[in-house]
Amino acid sequence: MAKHFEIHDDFVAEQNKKSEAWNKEDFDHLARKLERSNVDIEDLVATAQAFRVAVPSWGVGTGGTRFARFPGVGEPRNIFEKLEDCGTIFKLVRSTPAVSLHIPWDKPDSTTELREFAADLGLHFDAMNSNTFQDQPEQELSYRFGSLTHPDQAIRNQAIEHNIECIEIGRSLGSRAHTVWIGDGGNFPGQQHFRKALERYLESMGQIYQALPDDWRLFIEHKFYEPAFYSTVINDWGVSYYCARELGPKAFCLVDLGHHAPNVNIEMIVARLIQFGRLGGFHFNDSKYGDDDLDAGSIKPFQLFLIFNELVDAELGRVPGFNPAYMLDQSHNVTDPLESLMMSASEVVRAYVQAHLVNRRLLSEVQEKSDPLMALATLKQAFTTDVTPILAMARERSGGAIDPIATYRASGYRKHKAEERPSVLGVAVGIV
Ligand code: RM4
Ligand code: MN
Ligand code: MN
Repeated sequence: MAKHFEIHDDFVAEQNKKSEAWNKEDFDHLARKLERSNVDIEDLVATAQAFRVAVPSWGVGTGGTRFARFPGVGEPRNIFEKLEDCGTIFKLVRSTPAVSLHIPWDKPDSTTELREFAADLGLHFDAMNSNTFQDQPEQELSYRFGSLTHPDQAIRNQAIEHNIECIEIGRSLGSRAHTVWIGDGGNFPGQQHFRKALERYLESMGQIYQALPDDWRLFIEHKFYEPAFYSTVINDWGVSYYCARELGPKAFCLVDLGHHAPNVNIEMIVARLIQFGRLGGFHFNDSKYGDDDLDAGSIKPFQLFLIFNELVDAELGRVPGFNPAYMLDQSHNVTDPLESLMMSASEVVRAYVQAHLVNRRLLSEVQEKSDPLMALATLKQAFTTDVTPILAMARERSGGAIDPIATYRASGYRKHKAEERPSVLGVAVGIV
């Protein structure tokens, strides 16, 4: 393979020089400010440096809507190029060393080759994802009317086998979790027998569960609509929780922020799943209407913070078994996907660090005293603290970029990739 363009460490260091002094000044100022509340800024830098959020392989390509897709230039054409892009994101932001694969979009010819290629970029593999929401060219039976819950046992079997294959691929890649999101549902009242469909889901998932290695987790991802517009089989967290319990201790619920009706109190769902010991995974994004797959923190940053407030509360409280796998899951239709993913990763770390700033002792006191105003004020105190210098310092100290997007743009990465990767027709990148 010809040598591909990459952003080198010395280029990052050179770019960092441009903003180092300013960032240090802001950082020192923030350090003094935080000192007044007995917060050591160094603890927060370490907190930011330790945070990890995985990147979806399908997020590095331009996504589309059901109306159109406007491809960008230099899009990755195969899983190796996708990993190259993920490696670039990781190099600049440092918090994204894991990649989540979608099968068959990313099905490798050789798992050994793929694993080594990833390792060379410092990457490893997060949860595997199955795809039974569309048909593949060589596929025997169609998922048009469902997959794991289809009335026809032969179609269910095909979908079960596909999921088992995903686990096998993941096994040889070093993954430790499998995420199942199905598009099964109905577009017409009466189309589906609700109870029968859920029974079939449990039966199919039971077989997939059997194939799961002992040290793996199975994530159930719910979604209240789309592609089915009247009903979905795994429509909300309650159904997801019920199924996880029915399946066994290795089954957990995955919360995708875009998969709830508008105005639903997602932070409360998160708290419930934590309390019930079944919060397994997270897909971050933002939305205005429903599964818009917009960039994390772009529309409702306060909600993102409130979600992290619950997550951090569980982390600091050492809730037994609490170990959610964090991931971004969004579709980038009008931006450079790498820029969106870098910004989103930073926004997620921002919310995480801000949640660490919550004065939990005070919050608990005012809760006990039933003082709602002070409770909100305590949260707002953390949320309104601009932790940007902490995030930048964490990245710099981990070898990343103070300003990832400026560094990325200055490197000319996209232009180089446009030359290296002339577009080809029919390549499955992005969510269409
Ligand atoms: C779904 C869901 C899944 C993702 C697909 C591509 O809406 O969010 O996690 O795998 O999109
Ligand atoms: Mn998702
Ligand atoms: Mn989604």
